[in-house]
Amino acid sequence: MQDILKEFPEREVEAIIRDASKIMLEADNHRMHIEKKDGAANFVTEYDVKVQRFLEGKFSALLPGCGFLAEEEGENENPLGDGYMFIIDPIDGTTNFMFGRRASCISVGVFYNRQALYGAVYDPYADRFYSARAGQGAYLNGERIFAADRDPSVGIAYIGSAPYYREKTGRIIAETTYEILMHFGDIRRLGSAALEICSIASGEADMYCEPILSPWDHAAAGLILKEAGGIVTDYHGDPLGYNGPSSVLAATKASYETAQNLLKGMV
Ligand code: LIP
Repeated sequence: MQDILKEFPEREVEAIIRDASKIMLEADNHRMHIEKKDGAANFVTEYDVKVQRFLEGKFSALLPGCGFLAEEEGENENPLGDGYMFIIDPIDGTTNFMFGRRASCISVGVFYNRQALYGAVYDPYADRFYSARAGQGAYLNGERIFAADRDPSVGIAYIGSAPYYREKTGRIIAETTYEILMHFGDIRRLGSAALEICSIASGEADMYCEPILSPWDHAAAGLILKEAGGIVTDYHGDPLGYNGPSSVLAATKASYETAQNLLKGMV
């Protein structure tokens, strides 16, 4: 993996992601084409598709033969393959993006022979570029970042509401919210799993959980948080897979055990 990391064109990948974000920033929220996907309140805009096509085209030119596991346009059936694999959420926080709520990001996880190699999450509104290379730490705009070491009783917990699956998860969210509120300092919800997980990596929050989440939402931010000293598993404490949706628990070392004890029976 270290040899591959030496060759990995990180600067070019970052530049491609920054270029793709211009598509988001130039969007006209009042005239965008929007289509409904499966699941309640699950939408895809023309800009999700444009960003994904842009990224796939540029990454394919940069690393010929690479594969994709991405949220839009039917690419989401490809299991992790050999060689370079990009797991992409072109716009994480699509509903925020649709309504002009400037809390969305581009999420790109890069795997090599099924091992996480690099993760990047870029919030173009705040110009916050989170990144990490396997075994080499996590960064925000080039500055090293670390998860906090706070007691969960004063910590901030993000609760993902899994709105696309509300028939299955509605009561789980209600019970989760009560239990988390009784054991953490306060709760939050941003609407972008990647940004919520990255806020733990940068020390601004302490825990994130969501009962059902897709691989492209957590692939990049999960590596970034691990490289910042955090822990990322499913609710049962098992490592996350990338071939389908799963529960996701992301936390600082100081908050993980408290959160996992509360969540392990929820799904
Ligand atoms: C969203 C996640 C969010 C989750 C939503 C959706 P999208 O990603 O960031 O945490 O609750 O169901 O998966 O669809 O905006 O890329």
